[in-house]
Amino acid sequence: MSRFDIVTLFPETFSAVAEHGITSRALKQGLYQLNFWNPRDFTHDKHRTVDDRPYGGGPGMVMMVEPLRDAIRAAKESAGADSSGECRVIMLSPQGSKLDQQKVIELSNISQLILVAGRYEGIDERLIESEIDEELSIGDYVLSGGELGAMVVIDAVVRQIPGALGHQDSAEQDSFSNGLLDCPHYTRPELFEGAAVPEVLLSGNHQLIEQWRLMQSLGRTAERRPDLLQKVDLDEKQHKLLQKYRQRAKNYP
Ligand code: 4FV
Repeated sequence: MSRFDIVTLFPETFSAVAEHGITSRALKQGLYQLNFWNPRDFTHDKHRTVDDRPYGGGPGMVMMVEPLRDAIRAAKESAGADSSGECRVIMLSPQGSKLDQQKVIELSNISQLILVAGRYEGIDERLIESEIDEELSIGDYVLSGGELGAMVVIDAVVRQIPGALGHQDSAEQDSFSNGLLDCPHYTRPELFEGAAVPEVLLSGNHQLIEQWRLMQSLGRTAERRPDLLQKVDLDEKQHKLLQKYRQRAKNYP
């Protein structure tokens, strides 16, 4: 992954990823590029019109084909010669397939991602048919724009870029990297209002600590997201750890 090209009416909203945290540091380190293409810059009327009333009537407005098409094409042209790898045009919308870690890892291997963030009621279907390679949803709810979804994609994909996270191993330790929920985390103080840190984490025995963390991930996934556990083939050791977790849960409800 080398560059994101964002087609949006509100480029300023991306300061959330461009100016803060890991995504900002990685951008400043040149680990990826972030470019913006505003459909308003691809209009020809004095009102810079990018939307119009829906055919067939109904509430709200629909984004027009031409300004979006020309913005997408300008993004493709700008990558021009240096885009050795694949370019994929993705529209964020509730009609898309649900974004998950597997999709994030797939997208992190594509050199140019053009993310189209709609506004209003949606985008003219002819633009989707002619220019959009894939629709992605960040969840079954309706937002006021695709920008937040695009920022979710940027944040999740940038974490996969080697060097983006302080030390490499944490991306692998991210939730879902092994298809399971994350284990609990603790830091100082050792005792907080009578609540202690689990003994094993103070033991210094890294093999025991890793085993405890895996047991917690397995147990919490079984409790909270059995749908995820179905997708994971547990080996003998993991099966035993899950049984141990369930036994403990039974003993200390
Ligand atoms: C959305 C989602 C989403 C729909 C109409 C923008 C809005 C408006 N995008 N996952 N859920 N988009 O609700 O990605 O134009």
